[in-house]
Amino acid sequence: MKSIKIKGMSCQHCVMAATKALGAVDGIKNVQVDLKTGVATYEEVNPVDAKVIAAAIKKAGYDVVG
Ligand SMILES: [Cu+2]
Repeated sequence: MKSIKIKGMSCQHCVMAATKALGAVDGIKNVQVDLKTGVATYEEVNPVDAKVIAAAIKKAGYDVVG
């Protein structure tokens, strides 16, 4: 299980959008996003470049912290 921290989410809609964006990345599955902490956990079926993940989150309107 891997995890990232997402900045900019404010409601359940954001959680859904971020979950969808992450889940759409090739190689990622079982995405769980926690609104309170901003932490998204997921599994990598194939290795995924952190830049690809950050880009997907950014495209959805949020930012990956760290
Ligand atoms: Cu929202």
